[in-house]
Amino acid sequence: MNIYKNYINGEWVDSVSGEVFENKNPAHKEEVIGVFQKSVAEDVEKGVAAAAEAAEAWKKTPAPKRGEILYKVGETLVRKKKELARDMTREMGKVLKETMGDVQEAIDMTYYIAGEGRRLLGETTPSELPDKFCMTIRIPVGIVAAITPWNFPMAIPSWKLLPALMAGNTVVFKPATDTPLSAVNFIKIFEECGLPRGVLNLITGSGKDVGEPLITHNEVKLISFTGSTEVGQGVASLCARDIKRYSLEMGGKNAIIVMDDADLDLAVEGAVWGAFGTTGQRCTAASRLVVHKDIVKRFTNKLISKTGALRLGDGLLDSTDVGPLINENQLNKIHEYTQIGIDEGAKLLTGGKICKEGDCADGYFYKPTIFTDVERDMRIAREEIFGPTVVIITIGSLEEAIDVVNDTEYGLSSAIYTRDVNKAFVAMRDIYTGITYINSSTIGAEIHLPFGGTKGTGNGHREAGTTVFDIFTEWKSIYVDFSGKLQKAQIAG
Ligand code: UN1
Repeated sequence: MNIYKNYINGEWVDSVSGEVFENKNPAHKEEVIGVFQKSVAEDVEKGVAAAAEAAEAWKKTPAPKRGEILYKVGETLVRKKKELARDMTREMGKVLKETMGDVQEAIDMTYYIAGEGRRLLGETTPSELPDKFCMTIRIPVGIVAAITPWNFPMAIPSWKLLPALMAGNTVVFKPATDTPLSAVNFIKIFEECGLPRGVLNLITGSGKDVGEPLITHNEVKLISFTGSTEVGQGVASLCARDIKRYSLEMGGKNAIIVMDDADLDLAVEGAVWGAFGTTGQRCTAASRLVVHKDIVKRFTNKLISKTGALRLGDGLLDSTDVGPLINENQLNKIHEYTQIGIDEGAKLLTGGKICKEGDCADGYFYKPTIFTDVERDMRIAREEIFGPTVVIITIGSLEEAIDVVNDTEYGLSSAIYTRDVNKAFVAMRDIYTGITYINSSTIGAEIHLPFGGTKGTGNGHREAGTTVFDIFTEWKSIYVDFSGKLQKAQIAG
């Protein structure tokens, strides 16, 4: 049995609790992948102390030098991509092609952010006074807590750890309890690439025992969180109490509009990928299909037949299209939503069942599920399900479609399939989400563009892109007066 440890101050250590938890394969629920430290507040204390001790030297390391370490991390990720992806598929289920994509997203982020070491741009601007110079620079925030979900076990940590480190912060990282192995694998690479000790610390364990003490620790200055809206609200209220910085990336109820002039085969392909890719467990997943009444029948038939062809199974097998759900709780929750949909009067077209046959016998598999006759106010049309369930809502015009898309408390991703450039531009302008795709699905954001959403999806921040540094740095305005006399802004003479 592999026993994995916490990484604190450059050493792999046991939790002071002396307890561990098991990490199991959701495709084969008896298969234990390893045991991990069930950490507690005292471990957090040690992690934060290490991060505090390392802070000064790391902050003063020139940013291009910090970048050089990150480039090495990128190269190592490239070299180990396949084995990292295999470990990830084993611990969280998504198919190998997708876990390879997850590692690739981390590679892209690593190279992108490493390059920022030679930019981290501020601005210069004229002063209103003679012989005076004005500029802005970015300064680190301090100790950052990164709290990440299980659906992108390496990509999402990369969105947080890399910019946090590049900006000169030190970090304590708490990964989801369902995916600690990918976190350990990631940290080992930083270690191998020469990141100084204490700069990045890993503590595994639950939200209650590790997350909470981390969030409320008075030396931790910023919480970067991705996960459910419910937990995010808890993070926000803990941070509000201490007036602490926090960035939240939370739920979605993303929609694809399919207009009557759309390339239907392309739209169906995009819908299947958006709804059932990653078994629907993406915050960008397409969970509402908003389809024009004139083509809804043809679209639905094509969708059912493509969905029926999806093969469920262990994500390590080439033959698998859709892997398991992450755990039993999620399986039950998704099945409950099927019942909710039926009770609300929606029509179940396909799926709606736990799958136990063949390759699915000992995992948490759920049949890709499609509902039609769905009204926008039904719970299945409003709540984030986070599984392979998609609903079809019929509309009669673009205006109605946009109104339906916007009629949600979330605002992450959206898409429209149309061949009419005018309609595409209206959608780009009027859909109120952080991301909009034209003739492509709701998933697949690239790391050099801002990522995040409006309304209940977040709290106004954007990860990735250049905007990520607005999370992980403070702005400082600097005035240099070289006149040799006291000059008073705003005051004549
Ligand atoms: C998420 O589901 O939390 O755009 C992130 C995408 C991926 C990231 C998804 N690049 O679907």
